[in-house]
Amino acid sequence: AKRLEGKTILVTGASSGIGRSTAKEFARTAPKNLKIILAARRVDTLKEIAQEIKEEVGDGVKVLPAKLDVSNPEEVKNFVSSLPAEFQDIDILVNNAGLVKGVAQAPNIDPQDVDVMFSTNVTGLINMTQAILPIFKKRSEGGRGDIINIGSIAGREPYPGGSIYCATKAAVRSFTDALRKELIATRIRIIEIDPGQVETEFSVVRFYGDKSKADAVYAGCEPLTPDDIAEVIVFAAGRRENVVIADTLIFPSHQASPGAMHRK
Ligand code: NDP
Ligand code: 8X3
Repeated sequence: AKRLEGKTILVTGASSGIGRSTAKEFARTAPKNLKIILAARRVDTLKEIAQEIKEEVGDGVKVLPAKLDVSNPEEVKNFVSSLPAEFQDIDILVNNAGLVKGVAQAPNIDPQDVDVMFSTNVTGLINMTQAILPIFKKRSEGGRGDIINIGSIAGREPYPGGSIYCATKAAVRSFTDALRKELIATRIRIIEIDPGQVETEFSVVRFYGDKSKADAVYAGCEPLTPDDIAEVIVFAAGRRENVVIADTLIFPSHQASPGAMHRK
């Protein structure tokens, strides 16, 4: 907890699921002198979460709700300079914003779904990284700071009906691995967290808002909770500076691959 004190943390996709839990877990773990920027498109939800954090941990943590669509390159480019000065010196970027759309298989995949998945999960993550890295690189020893990318089991083991989403997460994995190598001479830590099944709004978004289809995904399963993943993210960020939790894969007990699910 002491190692995280005084840090400024930016979480993308903080309005729901893993991002929301991650912001809260950072606040709980280091409730003094922490600054957290909550970024997503639904700014009203971010304001509610900021209030919840304040009620839970008090005023030691400064929380800034900030509207951001990571798939919009202009917004990403101007994001840091649009922040109040006291929030601009970011130490930890959690590249969490991401989504899946549909279960269609080629040749029936909606090109708009292809675009939104790639522009959010891949181009958005790359643009965010490029927007924040110059801040890290100004620090001593070639640079300091953490980039925590949320990949997925889907990026390691593609499955039918998920070809585009899986391809986006494989791209995240490649980008992340190359970046770690590019920054080898610095103190910048490049961390990838790959969850298995987590119950969030993920499946509701996948099925275009159809809650009953989303619920069916988790029927008879015991998925991870977003808090489970948040704990791993905060653990990774809280290690001694010379320790890089480069890569993790996290399943619930009854899962061993996207398709290997034991259902009760
Ligand atoms: P949720 O749908 O609950 O949360 C997704 C978050 O991403 C929301 O806060 C949403 O906010 C935000 N988001 C989506 N598009 C954009 C955008 N263009 N700009 C900014 N923010 C955006 O899902 P999860 O919490 O499950 O997903 C978080 C990450 O975890 C994703 O990268 C996902 O791929 C990954 N993941 C999820 C797994 C799961 O089983 N749930 C497993 C493995 C990985 P808003 O709509 O307000 O913009
Ligand atoms: C989400 C995991 O396997 O449902 O990234 O696509 S999966």
